[in-house]
Amino acid sequence: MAKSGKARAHTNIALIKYWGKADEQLILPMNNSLSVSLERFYTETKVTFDETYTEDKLVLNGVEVDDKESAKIRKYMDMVRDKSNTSMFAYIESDNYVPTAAGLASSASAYAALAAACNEALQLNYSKRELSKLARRGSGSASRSIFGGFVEWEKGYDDDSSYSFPIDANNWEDELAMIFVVINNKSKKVSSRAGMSLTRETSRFYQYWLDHVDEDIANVKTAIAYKDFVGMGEIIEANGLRMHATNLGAQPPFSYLVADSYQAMEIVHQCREAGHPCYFTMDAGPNVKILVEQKHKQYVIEQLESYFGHDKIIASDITRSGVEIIE
Ligand code: FM0
Repeated sequence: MAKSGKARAHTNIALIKYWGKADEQLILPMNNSLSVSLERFYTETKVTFDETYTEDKLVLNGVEVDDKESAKIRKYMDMVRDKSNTSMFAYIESDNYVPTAAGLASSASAYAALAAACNEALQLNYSKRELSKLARRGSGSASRSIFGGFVEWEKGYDDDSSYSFPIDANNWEDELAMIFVVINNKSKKVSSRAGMSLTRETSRFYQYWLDHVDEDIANVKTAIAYKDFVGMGEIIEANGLRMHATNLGAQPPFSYLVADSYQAMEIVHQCREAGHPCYFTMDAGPNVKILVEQKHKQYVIEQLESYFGHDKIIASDITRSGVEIIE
């Protein structure tokens, strides 16, 4: 008899970045990281296991996938089968709810939703912490998407000790938002997986990065406790830039940032000078993500829109809900 489960998980953006693995197989990170989960971007995934299936199949946004990504998913499903003592193959239907063509689809929400859907279908009865470990095996950042709000991923030292947990912010999340500046990527794409691996192995700046992450995490947590937006913003902006600086020290050096990324950063600086606090962060691509208080959101959106145009600017609330089982 077929067994199925369906789950929704939101994507997350790191305020303190995960950059570099201690173990590539188990996806254990070199450092702790800290994120916020986004209301507007999420993945819904239904997985059905059946004895009659002869292979795993992935249907992404209604289209059957048969490439590198489905090979990665099949490997992931082998790991799930191994952990749960089942031999059944799966039919996976996954839909990404991301504003069209923004290039913001995320492996974080995808693997968090898949892990939770497998847990439901196979009745594994995993706790949120166990789910976080299971999601981590697909993509490191997915371990954080099991939870809503502010989330820390404890790096741990083995499969069992590396998981995420929520940070209580006394509902401060409701007062915050994130604005996305969608920037065209004309340069050759370097995946986060390849980029962090090259940087960890070759960058002259990597040790400096590692030496300062723990203090950033501690200081952000203090800022969260005091709802100190400027204090948090100064740290997260510096942390993101420092991550990008490590890439410049790699051999060969590379950068995810393009001219328009710097233009967006400049507008953020101008907004601050005009008395509207907001802070940027960037990941493994040129898009700029800006953390802002709700009360200053409209002003910052208008400044960005006047340069980039209305369709390049997308705002999202911070969600306090973690992964959930849906019908
Ligand atoms: O999210 O190789 O999770 O902390 O987005 O699948 O484990 O896609 F830009 C950097 C996310 C990296 C920072 O890496 O890598 C962050 C990043 P995987 P991910």
